[in-house]
Amino acid sequence: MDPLKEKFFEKSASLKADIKTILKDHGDKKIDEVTIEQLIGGMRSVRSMIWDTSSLDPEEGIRFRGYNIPQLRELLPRIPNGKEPLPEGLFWLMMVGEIPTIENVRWLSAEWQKRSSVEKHVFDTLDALPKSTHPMTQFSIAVLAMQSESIFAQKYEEGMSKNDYWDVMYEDSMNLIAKLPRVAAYIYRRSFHNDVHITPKTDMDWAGNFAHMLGYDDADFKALMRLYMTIHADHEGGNASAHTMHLVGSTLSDVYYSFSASMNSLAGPLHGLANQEVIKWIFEMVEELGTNNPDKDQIRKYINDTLAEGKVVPGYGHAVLRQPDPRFIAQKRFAEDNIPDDPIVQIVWDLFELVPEILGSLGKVKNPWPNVDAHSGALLVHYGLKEYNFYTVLFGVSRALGVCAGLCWDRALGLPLERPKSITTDWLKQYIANN
Ligand code: CMX
Repeated sequence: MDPLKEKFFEKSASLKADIKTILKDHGDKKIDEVTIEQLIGGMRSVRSMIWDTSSLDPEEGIRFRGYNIPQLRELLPRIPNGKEPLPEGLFWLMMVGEIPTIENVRWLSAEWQKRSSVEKHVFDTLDALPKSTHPMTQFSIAVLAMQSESIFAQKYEEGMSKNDYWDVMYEDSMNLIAKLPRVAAYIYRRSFHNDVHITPKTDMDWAGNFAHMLGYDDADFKALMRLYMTIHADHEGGNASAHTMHLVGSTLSDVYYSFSASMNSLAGPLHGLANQEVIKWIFEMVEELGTNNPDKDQIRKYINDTLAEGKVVPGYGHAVLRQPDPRFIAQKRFAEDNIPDDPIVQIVWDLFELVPEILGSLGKVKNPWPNVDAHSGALLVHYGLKEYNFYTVLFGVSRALGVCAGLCWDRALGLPLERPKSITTDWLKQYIANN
């Protein structure tokens, strides 16, 4: 057994035993109640699932296994002289709850290298699609095409003990994560670079190699990719892409079915697609105003015009957070350190100054602060990756780390089929009349 798998098995067997005891001794205790506002309003804050890889505090933001983003930027291993943590380290941490050593991370980079070759039929499937197909559609289809390789599906068909689900889920997850950068880079190069593809390096870390295959070998861009892939990976279990993964996976659909579904959820403009919407909106502002150095009055008017047209300000607001997103702040720090004079970055910072006050004045927006999507596009544009339709695929590649780790845990803990109860509006009206 490989070192990560062995550690994962130890930890998960122990937690599985704890959960059994918790259920036996405390299964009937209440931890929450649901209001009618929560029932109609998208189940906000209802505690209803186990997700151990990360947790989200409204004021403080995300913690991965107890570590916040500034701590991870310090503690996770990097390449020699690297400026940013390696996402391999975050995956290790999410899987087993321990900060890995540099050797652990080197092993994982090499392991993903070994597993990274993509079957020809996946590229053929992509080639059958018009190049104008949205990159997220291509990405989701490619992941489904990879399902033919699912070890879980194959073993299940052969007849497998429940006790082995975690093992094949681990193998499938490791394979999927290893292959995703190649698939995503293929989509990018076919959609935007005339099908001129770039051979992967055989000795590079996962995110660095991804940057290379996209066509960006600048050392700072690679550092950005490492940071990007780390901070977008997980945001506890209730967000739409993670919850979709958990729900679909709970039917014992394998990781490919589950992740493809998860990506369809990430592709919505209220979720991951917001990263493309932000930069599109900024580009439209620059074009409409005829300058990429607009003054604050011009930007304020543009924000107000957007709201007057009945649209949301993309990249602002959040269902859980009530402070600026630490993932936004991490990207802002990266920009301050590397590209402080970039004009689009300046606009992003001006928006940070102006939008919260305007959204706050509407009186209904619960969180007027920027989320993760408000900054990422400006950084990518600076290094030349301007094709914003592709941005959500980047988010998706990173999200695979968190949701695959989550699904491994689901199977290791033996969590059951998810099946909440729905009610009709007639039932609700009757309930109100009777109470
Ligand atoms: N611009 C304008 N109005 C906004 C707004 C924004 N950025 N954020 C919230 N509102 C509005 C809502 O549309 C809602 O209006 P109505 O009552 O008229 O329907 C009202 O404020 C209350 O919404 P809320 O409770 O504050 O926010 P929700 O939990 O319902 O929604 C989110 C959260 C993210 C969907 C919302 O803030 C939004 O649409 N933001 C813009 C899109 C975006 O950036 N999404 C990315 C989120 C991060 C991610 O998943 O990647």
